[in-house]
Formats: sequence, C-alpha cells, structure tokens
Amino acid sequence: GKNKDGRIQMRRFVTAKEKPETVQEALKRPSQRSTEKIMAIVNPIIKEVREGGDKALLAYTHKFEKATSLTTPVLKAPFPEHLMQLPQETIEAIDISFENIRKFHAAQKEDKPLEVETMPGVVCSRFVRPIERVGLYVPGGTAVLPSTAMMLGVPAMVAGCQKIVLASPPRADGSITPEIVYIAHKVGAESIVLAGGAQAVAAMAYGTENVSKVDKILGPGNQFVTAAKMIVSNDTTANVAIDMPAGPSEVLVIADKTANPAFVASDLLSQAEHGVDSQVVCIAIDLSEAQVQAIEDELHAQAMALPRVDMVRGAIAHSVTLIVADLAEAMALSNAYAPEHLILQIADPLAARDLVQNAGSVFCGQWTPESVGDYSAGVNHSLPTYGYAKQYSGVNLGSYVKHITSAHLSAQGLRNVGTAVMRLAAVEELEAHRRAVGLRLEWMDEHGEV
Ligand code: HSO
Ligand code: ZN
Repeated sequence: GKNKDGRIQMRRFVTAKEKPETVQEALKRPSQRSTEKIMAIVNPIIKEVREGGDKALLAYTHKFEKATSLTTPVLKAPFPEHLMQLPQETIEAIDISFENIRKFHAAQKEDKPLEVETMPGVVCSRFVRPIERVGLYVPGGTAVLPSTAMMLGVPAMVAGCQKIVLASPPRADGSITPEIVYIAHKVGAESIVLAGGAQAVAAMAYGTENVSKVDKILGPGNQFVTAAKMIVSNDTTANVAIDMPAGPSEVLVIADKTANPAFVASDLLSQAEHGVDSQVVCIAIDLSEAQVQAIEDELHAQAMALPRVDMVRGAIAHSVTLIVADLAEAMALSNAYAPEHLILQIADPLAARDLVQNAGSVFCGQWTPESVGDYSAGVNHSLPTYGYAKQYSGVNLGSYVKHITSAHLSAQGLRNVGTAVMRLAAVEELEAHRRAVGLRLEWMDEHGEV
C-alpha cells in the first residue's frame, strides 16, 4: 500500500506458517508520537488558557482554526434558529438516530437503589446521581462529526446532567456546523464552546469568563486533546475527570467462508477512511486463496472509488489480513488485540459473541455494518481504542453518573457488627474509631437498648 498510485492492499499472513512473534508484530498498533513531545506543546497551552481565560482561548482559535472574525468563544443557549437550518432529510436522520440512542441509553438506567441487609440490622445501599456538569468534546479535523455530538450528548441528557457544555472547533468563518447546533439544542446543552484542541479542554476544565467549568470531560480527539485531558485530570486544582484515553480508530473483521467479500471490504474501508493512522484487521477463518483474493480485489476496487482514498492508503499501509485455521484461533487473536470495533461476518455470530473477552463494541452478522453503530442503531460509537478495550468500557450511561453508597444500622445492627469493628480498629491502633462504637454499645447497656 505505500506506493501512491499502486494497488491498495493489506499485508497478508497465514498464521500457521509464521512464528507467533511475527503475528504479534503484525497486530501492533501504529506508534503514536511520543507523549513527551506532545506534552511539551500542550502544557503551555493549558497554562495560558487557565490564566488568560477567554482572551487566550480566542487567540488560540484565531491561530489554529483561522477563525479570526470570531469575537466570543462561546455560543449560549437558546441557540438561534438560523444557526440550525438543515435539510428535512438531515433532520429526520438525526431525529431517528437520536431516538434510538436515547432508547438504548435510557434502558441502562438503574431505577431503584440497590439494598442489601448484610447482617440483621445492617443495611447497605447504593444509589445513582448524575454528574452535574459535563463537557463534551466533538472533534473537527478532517471530517465534521455531528454523530459524536449525539453519542456524547444523548446519554448526558438521559442521565440528567444539569449542565451540558459542548466544545467543537469552529470553521474558518467562525461558524459551527448546523447539525451540531441542532443536536446541542435537542440535548438541552447550556452552551457550545467554539474552540478545539487542548485549549478547549483547558477552558472546560478550569472555566473562563464565559466557558462554564465542568466536572467531567468526555469525547474523542487527536493526540493534543487526549494529552490535555490527561493533564487536567491529573491536576487536583482542576478537579475534573475524563472518560478514557483515546487513540486512532480501528476495526477487526472476522470473516468465514459464508462472508460476502464485498461486505467485508466495505467494513474495512469505512474504518480506514477515518484517517491515515486508523488500523484495520481482517481475520479470515480457513479461507482459500481465491476467497482471500476476492476480499483484496474488492478492497482495492472500492477504495479507488472513495473520495477519501488518500486516508485509506495511509491506513491500509499498516493494516493486515491474517488467515487462521478456526474460530477459536480467530477469537484468541481478537481478544489479544482488543479491537475498538469487532465485526463478526460468520455463520453463527451470536455463538462467537459469547467468546468475546475484549472489544469496544461487537457487530453481529452480515447485515450489521459498523456504520449502523457509528450513527443510528442506538449503541454508542465513543469506544476504547488502542487496546484499552481490555480495561475500559465505551461511553455509556454509567459514564455520566456516580454511585453513592449508604449504610443504615439499627441498634441491633450495631451490636451485631460492633465487635468486629472494635477489634479491627484495635489492630490498626485507631482508638477513636474503636470508641465510636464502644461508647454507643455502653450507652445501649445503660439505657436498656436491645
Ligand atoms: N467509527 C468512528 C465513529 C464515527 N464514524 C463517527 C462516523 N462518524 C469511531 O468509533
Ligand atoms: Zn466510523
């Protein structure tokens, strides 16, 4: 794939003929720019915005977004109608997708508190509260992504967050995509910060004259955005949380003999077109040379017809096809890779889904392209990349809430558990802890309680 005009083709390995290290190497993510270099660029930006507020934020937007006509960094609700003028077809598409995403995330609500009596009279419970103020970063860059505004905004609305702040880099004329304004309106956002990059993250983390400070920042972004999120979440003076580390997008497609080569290729390409650093992996289960060839031919032919063929070339250059013996081997490789998106184009996708250990989101069967999840099915598209699916969940309703626990004891409850507490307090030599129980138990004895 490196040759500018040459055939667009992934590397290919038959795993049975390779050393395990070769296969491991083939599944390595493209390396990221060193965090130190990124941090050296991002740290001063954060400091400037923290200290200089709106003026500093605006200066960065003039510089990086070339939006020199912009005079205020924030658009506040209610958003003017003329900023959300859209073709009827687009409104309908957004409305349908919005409703599906709303339904799926509303179903994730835990409506009644959890309550357990661990010992007679010792009641432990847990209840949910929304995070009050959330900042949602919607990337600009090579594509505008209103769908990301929905994926971040709808669950915030469903969770009941009181203040929803969106941030997205404006276009060079200072305007913001009307789709994003319409979605911000629908989720009840308080404001749209017209800024991108580390400067937008800093503004939401610390607040400025016009940007509201938030409690958690969510959303994907480039390496500068990711670095900024990590820095502010480590700064105890900011008191802000983040969703997860983000890297370039990726997909892993598992295909068997029943898969349609054109469908497989189309799914690989929809991820590859995201950017030159995207990675796509195809695991072919026991396919013949001709079947693999059919996928490769489709990939090349479809890619050549894409407007973003240059992105695709970049992505395909570090992408790979692995030909494996059976489903067990395919699943083992996939679980080790922990893909952001896993597509199962195989005879029994639901049986295979039971074997998934690590993945951001799974797409089952030939009628479920990743695109449906990217936009409209209802599942979230803000997912862990770069192998982080091993320990992180994608954005979901839980990303917008915290759980508060509570204990409630009766006198009998304190009698039942008190001895254990006093013993452990004594072991830790924390006498005040021991006495907090001991004097209550004495009080009960004196007053004839239980
Ligand atoms: N596949 C991307 C999400 C996206 N696709 C937005 C289209 N628009 C990362 O999950
Ligand atoms: Zn996508």
